[in-house]
Amino acid sequence: MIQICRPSTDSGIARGPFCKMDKAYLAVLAVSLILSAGCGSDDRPAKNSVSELGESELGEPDKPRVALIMKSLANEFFSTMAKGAESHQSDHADQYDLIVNGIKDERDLSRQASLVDEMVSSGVDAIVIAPADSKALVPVLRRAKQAGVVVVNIDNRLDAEVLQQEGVVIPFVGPDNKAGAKQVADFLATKLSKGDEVAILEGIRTSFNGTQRRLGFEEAMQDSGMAIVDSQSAEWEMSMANTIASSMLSEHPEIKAILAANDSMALGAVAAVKSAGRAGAVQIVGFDNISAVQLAVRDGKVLATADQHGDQLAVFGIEAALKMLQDPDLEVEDIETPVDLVTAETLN
Ligand code: ALL
Repeated sequence: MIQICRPSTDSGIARGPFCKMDKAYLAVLAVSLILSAGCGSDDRPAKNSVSELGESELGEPDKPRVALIMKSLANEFFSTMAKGAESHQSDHADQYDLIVNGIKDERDLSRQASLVDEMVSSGVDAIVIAPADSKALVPVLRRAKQAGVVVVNIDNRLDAEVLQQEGVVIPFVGPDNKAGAKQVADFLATKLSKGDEVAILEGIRTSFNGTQRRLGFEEAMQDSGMAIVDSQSAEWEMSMANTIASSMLSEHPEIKAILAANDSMALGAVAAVKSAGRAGAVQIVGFDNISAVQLAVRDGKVLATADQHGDQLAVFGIEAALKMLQDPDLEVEDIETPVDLVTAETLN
């Protein structure tokens, strides 16, 4: 069974595109869809392992319930992640039930923390989370673990120091973001000339993956002798990236490339370059490989991006969580997932 939780407050899951997605799920999956307040109506206590699970009242063996908690489902990266997780669940429907959650606003950390609390009190067995912030979510995840819930961190790594301070160990499943960004920027360097001016659009600065991507971009640009003339956070968002890229272009008219830490921001930069009348003269790279950027790569508007296989990311995390549920003594190591360079050539 797949449940899609819609939190009761307006600060919860995005209304627009997500409402359409709900309908699609109804039609395609014909699953029982829970659209009421949160998913916190079931007060089952958290369980520690699959072996502790008993028989349901219907005589069928209870299955573990896994909650996937993501960031903004308005970002195609996360809707792809959700679809990948749902298809894995329907292929393994005898093994676990899935509850899919997201937040509306990338920066709404308190809403994401409340989702963790709601999932714990609804009695889920495991939480697989892409945290919106690497530090702020650690205390609520520690509490989840203390309540007996298995926790797996995907996509954006939790801060090692804060985890240590909180005395909690949570495995991380995700790519090497620095290496992925470096791959993209190394490819960009082959299209530039030494000394060219470039600018960086960073993700949210308190996200480990955003910082790692910036470092990967910087390393590649420095190694190839480019001049980084500006670097600002556009908080993963297209419209903010558009505004910031426009001002970068007017302040530094010689810019030859913009390196965006995700594809949404790369698309914002594409529009900024176009309105500055510099289309074709400024190379743009991104990260995520969302469908709009694949089109832009084919059209030559974006030079390259990185595919971090969003559809598989949560699946790897879910599989790790299921193993941990089966064997509570299992010490799950971090799992590095693939990240690949995408260019016009690789798309053909
Ligand atoms: C990160 C992801 C994506 C995404 C971004 C926006 O954690 O890895 O690159 O675009 O979140 O929330």
